[in-house]
Amino acid sequence: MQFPAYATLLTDIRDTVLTITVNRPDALNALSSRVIEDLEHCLDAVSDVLTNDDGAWPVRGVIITGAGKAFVAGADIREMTAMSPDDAHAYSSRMHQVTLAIEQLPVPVIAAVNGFALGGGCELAMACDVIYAASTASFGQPEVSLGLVPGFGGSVRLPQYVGPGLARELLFTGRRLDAGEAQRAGLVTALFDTVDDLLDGAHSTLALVARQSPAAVALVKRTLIATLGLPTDEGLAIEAESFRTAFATEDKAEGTRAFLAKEHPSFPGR
Ligand code: CO8
Repeated sequence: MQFPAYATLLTDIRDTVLTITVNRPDALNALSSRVIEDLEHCLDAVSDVLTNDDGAWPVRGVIITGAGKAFVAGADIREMTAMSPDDAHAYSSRMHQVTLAIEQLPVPVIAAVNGFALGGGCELAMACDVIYAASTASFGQPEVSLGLVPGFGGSVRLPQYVGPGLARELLFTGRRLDAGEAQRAGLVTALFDTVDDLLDGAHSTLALVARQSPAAVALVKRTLIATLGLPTDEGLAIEAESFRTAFATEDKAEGTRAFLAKEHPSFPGR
């Protein structure tokens, strides 16, 4: 699978893992409208391939990271100075669609946070399924220091990650969390000493994912997102539907057959 060249993103595929690197290091990878457009196109391309590939699954996981010393230092503040309130609403809604496109990808997405993940950068990381971080990472929602509020999902996703109390404190003060505190708060799942270790760690996890049933992994992701925040009975009803769906897959037939035959499964991916 090949991607076109993007002005602000680097893409690389190794062993079915796609790495997308936001590449505007001079502006600490701030989310300009060009970055947003490139992310839209890149995520559309991955989604198209995975939807039309009938079981081939050329991508089994995605890593999103940043070039240089930042993951993403937020929305592009310079660009925002020229925006009207209506422009800002459109900008926010557009980035919401990008975060939903990440959630809708049928493969796990790991944010590999190498440095500053502030404002829109923290929000981009939280749209991913799992956040891994290097010791150089820091997280925060400093919008109130600019007279702004989170616009890319932070008011909704930060409480889901860290609970309402800490989310309120962070959103009211703009205080940053270093990587260790972010891990203790439940925002970061795994912490690595160096950026190289971080990327290796994300690859290892996605290699483990690639040994599982692609249809089941996609269904688990869809179920987790669909049930988030629902009352328990409604969530369980969705889970029962997913369980029914899994029983209609060739992967289920192969996975259970291989277990009973004491063999490694060879999943058809459907
Ligand atoms: N936007 C544009 N440019 C940026 C941004 C940014 N968010 N962050 C850094 N840069 C630029 C700097 O202006 C500087 O450019 P130049 O060299 O031309 O002066 C370059 O990147 C390097 O930055 P610094 O010199 O400041 O680097 P430091 O290492 O000294 O500091 C910091 C690093 C602490 C990360 C600092 O750059 C900083 O505080 N950046 C801003 C962080 C921030 O406030 N982010 C939140 C932005 S608001 C947001 O994301 C809201 C999202 C919702 C929007 C809703 C739609 C409207």
